Amino acid sequence: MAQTYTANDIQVLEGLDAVRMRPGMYIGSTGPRGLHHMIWEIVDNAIDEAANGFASEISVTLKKDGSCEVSDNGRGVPVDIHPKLGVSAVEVVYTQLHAGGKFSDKNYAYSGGLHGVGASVVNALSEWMVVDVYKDYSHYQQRFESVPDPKTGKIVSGKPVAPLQKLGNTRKRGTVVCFKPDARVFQDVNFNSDTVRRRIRELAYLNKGVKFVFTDERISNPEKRVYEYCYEGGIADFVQYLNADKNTITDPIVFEATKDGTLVRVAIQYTDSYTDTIASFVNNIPTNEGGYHEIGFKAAVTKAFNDYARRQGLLKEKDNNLAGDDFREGMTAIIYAGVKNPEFEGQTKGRLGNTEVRPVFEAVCLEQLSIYLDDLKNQAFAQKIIAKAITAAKAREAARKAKANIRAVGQLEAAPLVGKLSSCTGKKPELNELFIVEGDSAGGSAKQGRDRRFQAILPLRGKPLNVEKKRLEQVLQNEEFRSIITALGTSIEDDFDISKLRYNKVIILSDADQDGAHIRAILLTFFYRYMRPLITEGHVYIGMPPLYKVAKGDKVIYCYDDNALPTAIKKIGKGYTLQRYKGLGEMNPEQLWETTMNPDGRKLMQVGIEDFVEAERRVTILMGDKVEPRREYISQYANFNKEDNFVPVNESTREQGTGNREQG
Ligand code: TSJ
Repeated sequence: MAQTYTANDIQVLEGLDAVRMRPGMYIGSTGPRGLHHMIWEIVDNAIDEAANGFASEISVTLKKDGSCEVSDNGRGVPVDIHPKLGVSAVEVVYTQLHAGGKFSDKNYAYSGGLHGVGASVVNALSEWMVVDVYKDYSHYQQRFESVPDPKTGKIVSGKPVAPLQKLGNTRKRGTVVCFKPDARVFQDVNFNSDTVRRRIRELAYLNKGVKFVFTDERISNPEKRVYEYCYEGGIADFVQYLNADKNTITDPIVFEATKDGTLVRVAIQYTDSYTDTIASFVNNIPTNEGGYHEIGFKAAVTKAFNDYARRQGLLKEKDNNLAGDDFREGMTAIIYAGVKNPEFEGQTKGRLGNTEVRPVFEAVCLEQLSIYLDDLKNQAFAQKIIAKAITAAKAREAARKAKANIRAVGQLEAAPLVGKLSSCTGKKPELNELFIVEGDSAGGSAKQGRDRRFQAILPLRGKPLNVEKKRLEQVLQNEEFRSIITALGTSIEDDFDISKLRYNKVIILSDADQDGAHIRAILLTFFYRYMRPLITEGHVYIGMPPLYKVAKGDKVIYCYDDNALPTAIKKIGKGYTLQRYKGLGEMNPEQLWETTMNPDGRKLMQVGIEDFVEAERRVTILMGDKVEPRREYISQYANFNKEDNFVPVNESTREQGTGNREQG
């Protein structure tokens, strides 16, 4: 028996060491995403137990020592001895790669997991991990550690300190897992409280009736330490949460069905806004890039509403059908697919690639929407939706004309010069950068300071139009946006074509004040609404001009935030001069180049969408028309623009313009 244990043990440990050799293969990255993925791998197991009806409560606790504890009140991981390996099932779960399947419930159809790995991977990448199982009136425990091998000094990953032990008797039921991510693996082992809390809230919406408790013991304020999320309405509650700061014009339309082994869940609620928000998920995982569930859903919406409009005589025989976009104006929807063997595709693995899901979604949604629309008690809502779509169609026609105009203009100029744009001489889009600069005077400095070989400048005059409150055709009438669209070359919305992008980096350069923040927010909203891939594919950046210049003799230090100032002053010593920059316009071309535009040394923030739902809410709150929530929000998160939606980037490599730039 002991022999068998040792033999298997060695084999098992080799498996986990492979994880440590290539963490990215198992958890995506060793950055913040990978770190947080560790939590979700463990939470997934607890959600499975709840989805099968054996657990009703899941807790996630971030501990002061940097560990994370996940627990459920389910049946407890099986503890019986594995017949072949001769060790407990618990130990197999933690030390065998891909062990999950062997013990998983056959009834459990919708296994998610971006990487399809589980507890053993988390164990392999943890400094230590402890599992407690409360089952059959017994309390069991096992501890695992990643420690250096005394002979070779090489780290052995996730090694059991001892076999599973029974510690005592209990009446509790459940599984508790606590792990500490290994600082030798991850760049940064600090869990982000908001990231974890928001995802737990999302999981609570997606798993109705399950109580989730999030605790961050690192937070000293007791009021901000514990959050409980439990939604009896599930995605119906979710859609109302997304619309909390909008004016709704219908109640939620909610349905659920299973067809050909695929689970379909949908919640739709209309608002008076001009944009649509579709948040889609597959097996609890957000699919920000859409996929076949969304495609099927959209087709069904278009058909169901057009058919209804004809039945009702709201569309006459001579009228064309309305377009899908028209029916989606003002729509907020949650689309949930339960898929047996999901395949995730796309840049960020955020698109469902299973083609068989499309006809299922189309059929289920068409049937359910038709039932809804024909129900007498829903007529008031149905009529409002059709009326809004008809108005949207008229606006769309006007926008089409405006777009055609822009295209005509683009062709006429077909050339380096688009209005106020100072283009660059280089012809390789992958090397080129476009600076969108607030104000003519800063634009002038940027134009003189730049390296004209690869940097183009587009100055913006005054505040651009707030796109959140306008329909497309009004946006297209706006000169500032027209020049941005023409300069980028990609067109917008469904016509958007990233292969036509003329600049690899689109850099927003605005003052570090309220107005600057507003302009930046408007531009980001525009990209978010009309050119989203520009953001998701990482082309949008925020330039960071310095706030201070500390100088003595020929020594100069620029400070990019308030915290850096005292350090700089200390470093440069007594007798320094301090200049505070109030705006870009105060810098001469040379300074602007040196501090903000020169790829050697400048600071850029790459704009990304870390959390689609959160991004959507921020955009509506900041840019929408309900004033109160905005006031509250701004006072709560005064520095929205520097928050975690923006990721600082390092530009260690520089392809062009080193040293001697070509100016003007
Ligand atoms: F795997 C894990 F360690 F990551 C983990 C598993 C972490 C957490 C927080 C919970 C769980 C977990 C596993 N909770 N509940 C279960 N259930 C089972 O593993 C289980 C129990 C009983 C039976 C059975 O057929 O009797 C089957 C299973 C899969």
